[in-house]
Amino acid sequence: MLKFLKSSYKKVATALSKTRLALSDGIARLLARGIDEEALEELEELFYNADLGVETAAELTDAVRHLMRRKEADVIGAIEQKLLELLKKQDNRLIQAEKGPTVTLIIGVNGNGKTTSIAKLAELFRKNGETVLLGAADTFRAAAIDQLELWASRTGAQIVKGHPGADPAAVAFDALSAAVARNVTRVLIDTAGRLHTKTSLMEELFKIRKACEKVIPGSPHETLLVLDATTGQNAIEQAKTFHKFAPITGVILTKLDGTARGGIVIPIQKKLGVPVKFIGTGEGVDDLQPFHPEEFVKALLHSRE
Ligand SMILES: Nc1nc2c(ncn2[C@@H]2O[C@H](COP(=O)(O)OP(=O)(O)O)[C@@H](O)[C@H]2O)c(=O)[nH]1
Ligand SMILES: [Mg+2]
Repeated sequence: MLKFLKSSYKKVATALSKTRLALSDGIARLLARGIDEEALEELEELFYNADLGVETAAELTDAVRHLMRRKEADVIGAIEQKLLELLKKQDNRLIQAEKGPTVTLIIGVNGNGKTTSIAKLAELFRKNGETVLLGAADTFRAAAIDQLELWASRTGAQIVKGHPGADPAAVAFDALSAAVARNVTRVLIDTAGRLHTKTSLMEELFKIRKACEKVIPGSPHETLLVLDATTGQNAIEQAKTFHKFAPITGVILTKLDGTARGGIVIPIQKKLGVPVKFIGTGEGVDDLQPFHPEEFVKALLHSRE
């Protein structure tokens, strides 16, 4: 089953304002000047600078070039249509368990925003009438457990934790068992993200997945990789590593509010073949929006209404 959730267009538009300013103002400037071959080169650079990726930048520029030959005028419309076409190749809806709790594993490099995104998801699901349980499987640092506990109390979520240094797979096992016993509808599992011990991190994720499967066959239903939009193309390399060991069903792209390179959504979907499911639009608990391609493209190219 797939699920739609509402998002706040205003927050998406505000978060994308830096990217929009660079991109659509640049396009408007070029259009006003008249599109010749030199302008097309500048246009391609604008696309590239927004982190849309080399391929997409070239593809969009070609579409505009084509339009110019046909002496048609709706350049923005053509870019919009092309971007939507690219973004709609993936299904951005959430996966929902047929029955029992839906389990989501949250993975990614430290500092990308895993724990904060879990808090935001807890809030979103609670508002959607669900009961949420958090599993504190980032047992590496005591502070990580405390941080999650604080978010649990702020968002009214339940929490299952172990002591610092406990086996993360055992914590996941306990969290899912508690969720089943208590009829919880949504479980979110926080994990560690220490990149310097890559192999053991990937083994740890494998064990966590196995523990989930043992308690609820078919779970985790979603494995969401948290990527930081401000790290640009590097995010794609990170994603490839994780995807190899823990197949991801979607991406949470955080910190879109802090970058003029919001176009990274497109190469992420294109190169990984997985959908972006949520975008982070700030540090507050309401600053996570389900990803909707139409809304995103509108906010990228047009304005805040
Ligand atoms: N501006 C902004 N900051 C964010 C966003 N998501 C997370 N952060 C910040 O990123 C930092 C690291 O987040 P945290 O959840 O602890 O990362 P973790 O190590 O992956 O669990 C915190 O200061 C968060 O407030 C976002 O969408 N926008
Ligand atoms: Mg964390």
